[in-house]
Amino acid sequence: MVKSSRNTKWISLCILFLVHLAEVLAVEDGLVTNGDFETTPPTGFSSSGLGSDPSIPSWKITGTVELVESGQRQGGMILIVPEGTHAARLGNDAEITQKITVEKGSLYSLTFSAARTCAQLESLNVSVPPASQTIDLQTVYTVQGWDSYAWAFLAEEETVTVAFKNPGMEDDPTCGPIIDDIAVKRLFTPKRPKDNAVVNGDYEEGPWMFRNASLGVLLPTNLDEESSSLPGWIVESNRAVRYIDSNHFTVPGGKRAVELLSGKEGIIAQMVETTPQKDYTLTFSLGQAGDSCKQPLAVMAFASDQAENFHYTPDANLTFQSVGLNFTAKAERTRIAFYSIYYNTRSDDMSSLCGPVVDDVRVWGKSGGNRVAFKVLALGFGFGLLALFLV
Ligand SMILES: *[C@@H]1O[C@H](CO)[C@@H](O)[C@H](O)[C@H]1NC(C)=O
Ligand SMILES: *[C@@H]1O[C@H](CO)[C@@H](O)[C@H](O)[C@H]1NC(C)=O
Ligand SMILES: *[C@@H]1O[C@H](CO)[C@@H](O)[C@H](O)[C@H]1NC(C)=O
Ligand SMILES: *[C@@H]1O[C@H](CO)[C@@H](O)[C@H](O)[C@H]1NC(C)=O
Ligand SMILES: [Ca+2]
Ligand SMILES: [Ca+2]
Repeated sequence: MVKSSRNTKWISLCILFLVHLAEVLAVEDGLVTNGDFETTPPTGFSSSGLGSDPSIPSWKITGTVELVESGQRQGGMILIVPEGTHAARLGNDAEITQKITVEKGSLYSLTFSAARTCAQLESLNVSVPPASQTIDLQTVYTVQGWDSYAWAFLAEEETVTVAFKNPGMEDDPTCGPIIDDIAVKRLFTPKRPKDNAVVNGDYEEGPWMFRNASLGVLLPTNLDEESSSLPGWIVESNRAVRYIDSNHFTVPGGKRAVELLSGKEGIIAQMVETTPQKDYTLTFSLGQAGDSCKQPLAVMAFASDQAENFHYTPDANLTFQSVGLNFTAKAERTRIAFYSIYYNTRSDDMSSLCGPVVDDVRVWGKSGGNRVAFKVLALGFGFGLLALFLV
């Protein structure tokens, strides 16, 4: 008996050690190795691409991959480098890959910046086999000419290969998307609060954002809530919504929120657990991002069979307001969703897309609310007794 328990102890110690080791080995949140393409290749940077011996430190390349430099011109056009002085351009069918060590079974999100060059219809296939998604680069959301995107994957192995591929076939082989600033973050799914049926309703858990990147991160279409860069939420529409941070935007609560772009083409939704026939209230903060977005701002909010529009009516000192609607659940899962009613652009550059901000989304049942109130009351009563006792 004693011996076997000692063995068990040893085994659990070993497991602990292994788990710890895996944690130590797993990639840290942030830029992947040479994810900004600023590490000098062995043959040096060359203004005419990579020359005869193309190599990019820490990346494996297939096809025509070129390191481009900021200010570099091509056919009268200045190439866009999202960050620093270098970025990678993927020619026809070209691919760059990097192996990273992750924690098997965990959800990760990749953040990367991309710009298109000559062709309108450029796209980028980002994959961690067997998962992949093609990101359409046709819509440029900001006047800078590039955007940051997030894409999530479930780690099925301890070592995975992150791949970016240009699936296009242009006549000009030097066309093709430019990518830069590739980062990774391990996501966790926040617990559903007791008094709120919405998971991650405050949007505080989401993809990696660079402290000094001021454009936010686009969340493209993703219908699978199991592998969402914004845990709990899906992006139902063809167009993206923008994940924003309080370092660069006005955010109603905490450090993160979502800015709705492209009108009806940018829909964020969640299926929340409900009890059929029960009455619920949905509330959320509706605000502006502080990015000179041209008014009016308004959202359409959905909950079950209810839909209501809310116009942002700024109060002198507030950058957001609290709004809500009541609904009766029809099923055990109820869809809540938001989109922007207008297509807004910034008033300073007239072309960057912007829109209303949504944050602190809450859904609670009428009796659930009472229960919370009761608890608060009971707690108050308890303290009252304690006070009496102390006196
Ligand atoms: C952001 O910060 C990192 C590290 O602090 C730096 O390497 C990078 O050049 C900065 N990017 C921009 C766009 O300022
Ligand atoms: C994207 O790349 C992955 C992995 O290489 C591949 O399985 C998938 O079919 C590609 N998707 C498209 C649309 O090209
Ligand atoms: C707004 O804030 C200013 C100064 O903080 C204050 O004087 C004013 O009364 C506030 N206005 C409203 C409508 O709360
Ligand atoms: C929702 O119902 C509550 C009563 O349960 C009521 O006080 C509130 O005004 C209603 N809200 C809306 C937007 O109808
Ligand atoms: Ca760079
Ligand atoms: Ca928030």
